[in-house]
Amino acid sequence: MRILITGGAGFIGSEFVRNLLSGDATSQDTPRVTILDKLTYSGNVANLATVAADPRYTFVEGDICDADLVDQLMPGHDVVVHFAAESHVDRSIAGSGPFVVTNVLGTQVLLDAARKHGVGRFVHVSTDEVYGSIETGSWTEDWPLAPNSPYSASKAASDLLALAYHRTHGMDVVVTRCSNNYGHFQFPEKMIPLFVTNLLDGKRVPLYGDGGNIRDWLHVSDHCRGIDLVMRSGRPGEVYHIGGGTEVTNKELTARLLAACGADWGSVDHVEDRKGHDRRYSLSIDKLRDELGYTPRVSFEEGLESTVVWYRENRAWWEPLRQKAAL
Ligand code: NAD
Ligand code: TDX
Repeated sequence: MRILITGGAGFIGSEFVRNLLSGDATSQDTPRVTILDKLTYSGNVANLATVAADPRYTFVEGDICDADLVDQLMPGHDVVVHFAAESHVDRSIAGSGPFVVTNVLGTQVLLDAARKHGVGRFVHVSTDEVYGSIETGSWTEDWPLAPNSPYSASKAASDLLALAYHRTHGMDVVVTRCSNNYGHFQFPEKMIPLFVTNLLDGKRVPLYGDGGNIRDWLHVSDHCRGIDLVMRSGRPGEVYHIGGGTEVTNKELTARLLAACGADWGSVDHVEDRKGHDRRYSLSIDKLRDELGYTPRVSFEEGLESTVVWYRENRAWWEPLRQKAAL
């Protein structure tokens, strides 16, 4: 199997690549991977250092919106796994242009090339944020989409476009929608790595609004195992949720991070709320469990602890990123 992975130098894409290539390189069905990544501020070849010398791995620096490049690269691939995106909600509030270009137009370029070259399967990595916000209960895969931020609106557009290529052109498309990921190699602008790296540096952390917003946290390794299952065995044209089953308020999460980093509430700034801040996300993962046997394996306690340890031990990875992004 030859897989084209977009955004493979980012947080989740690089975990997916490292996991794919962790198996026996001499086995008959070992996958070969091509990464297509623009190396934006959040893309980092250091995330792929452990696989860079692997003969099954090819890295191409380039933009998914570059139709000529994508057209050249696509032939010979059996599967596309599409991670590349502008991924940070706060940046989309400050300016939505790059979100529409990469997330919407870039996805259309990839879908057209995959269709033209008869790629066997297109896995589109989407998000629970396409549903908006939910007060009680959990979203099922047939829930109507109602995104609230420019980021989630651009992800909803690309998600629906991918499903439209299945319905219109009969392409083999599968869509995954996951909850909030955390773990090693996450760019230190997202809540968990931002708070941890701030606290490790003795700085303060900004908690938005009343801190009562709820997120369902999913360890990145569980997410990638779910994507792998869907890539191999999901049914064409279907949407699958990948969740962590751990809902916590931002306040509760902040308390855990303060404790893990040896700080207290004196280090917290209660700042103005994010505009349009979604109150709660909650995914039902019954479909993926019932069809493909998925359950998250990493408990939040264990995952959070190992994540804090990783950031503590890998300053050389995050310090230059923070400096460059002026975080
Ligand atoms: P990330 O920001 O860490 O990585 C994005 C990667 O895409 C980077 O390597 C970047 O260089 C690359 N990229 C951006 N624009 C590109 C372009 N035009 N052409 C080629 N490459 C480009 O993001 P992430 O957290 O790893 O998210 C990966 C995917 O998962 C995204 O589609 C995101 O919407 C989705 N997702 C993320 C989360 C989460 O909690 N992080 C949750 C749900 C869904
Ligand atoms: O400084 C902060 N203070 C704060 O209180 C930041 C960065 C965030 N927050 C809050 C906002 C959210 O309620 O923490 C929560 C998590 O925020 P983010 O880490 O920015 O994640 P979120 O907005 O929930 O979106 C994430 O999950 C879904 C990813 O960034 C998306 O790519 C994914 O689709």
